[in-house]
Amino acid sequence: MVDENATIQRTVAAVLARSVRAGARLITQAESGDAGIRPVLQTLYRYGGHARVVGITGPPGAGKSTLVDQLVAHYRAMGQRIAVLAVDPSSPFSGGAVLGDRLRMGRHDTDPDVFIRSMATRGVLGGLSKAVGDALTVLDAMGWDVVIVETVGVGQSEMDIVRHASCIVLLQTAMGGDAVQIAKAGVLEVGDIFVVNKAEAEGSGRMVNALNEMIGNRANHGEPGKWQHPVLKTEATTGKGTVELAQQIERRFVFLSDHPQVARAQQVTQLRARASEIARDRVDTRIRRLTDGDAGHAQLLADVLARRQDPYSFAEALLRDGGS
Ligand SMILES: Nc1nc2c(ncn2[C@@H]2O[C@H](COP(=O)(O)OP(=O)(O)O)[C@@H](O)[C@H]2O)c(=O)[nH]1
Ligand SMILES: [Mg+2]
Repeated sequence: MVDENATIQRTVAAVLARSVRAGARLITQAESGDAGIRPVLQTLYRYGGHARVVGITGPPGAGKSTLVDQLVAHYRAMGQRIAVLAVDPSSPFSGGAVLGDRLRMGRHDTDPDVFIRSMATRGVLGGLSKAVGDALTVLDAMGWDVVIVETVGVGQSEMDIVRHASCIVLLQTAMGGDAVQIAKAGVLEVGDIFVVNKAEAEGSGRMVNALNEMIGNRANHGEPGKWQHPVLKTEATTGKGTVELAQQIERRFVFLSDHPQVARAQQVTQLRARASEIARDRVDTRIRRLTDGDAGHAQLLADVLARRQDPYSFAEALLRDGGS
């Protein structure tokens, strides 16, 4: 027990001292669903709350990684320390893309004030979004000024991931379908900032107009206490529009600090989702153990299978015994 505590203290101290090795190792353990890091995460959480967490999502190939690379350069020029968590199977960060992409990303490789890490999208025990939450706890405690989470925006689980961020950037292109399709996909509600990348492409202007109309910018123009969703154009390959995007991201964080009630509501929503993910993971683990023949519940399991008992009683017993 003493040894265990010493190990926990050592890991916590290393992360707080901004050891990239210790941080990266914890993120790997989070990915593998290692419950042993829980006490470390519990302590680290108390030191967090300072990083500006930005989520960037959009369809594959929209230019997210290219834009993130530009943002990293921008923040570095401003003297900010920045971490990137790429949850994207095709991300150049994870080595899944063509060589050209990897070389382009390489420009930050030797900068100690940049931390780039990809997360596996498959086989993450306890759910990907929970692992991302754990990773963010680590990165926040490490004292990065800005943390960007890049994820491919296609399904519900990606939306869960991006909701860990306080500023959500939704990336589109004129080629990625029309605005009506995007609205139908239900992603409009989650975005704080909308970006039409590959701005040089035909139809980008129309896309901007359609997005503006859809999010009702005209209707609630200038309403006090309400976030005005900006729609921007970028050309990630040349960096055009990056500064404007960074300014809007900053405006979002200023807005949140100027509107503590909005910020608090967002934090409560995030906490609810986070606690639910953690609880679900623990319950799932326990269910797996029990149904795999835990001695204490063997009889109950046999009774349910023989229909002398039912899944409701089984779940009841599970919750009564707690999820450890
Ligand atoms: N023409 C053009 N190509 C771009 C732009 N931004 C990114 N790309 C290219 O689009 C491809 C996909 O970019 P990537 O950043 O990997 O997209 P992701 O899948 O959203 O991360 C790459 O070949 C980029 O060079 C842009 O503004 N204009
Ligand atoms: Mg990418």
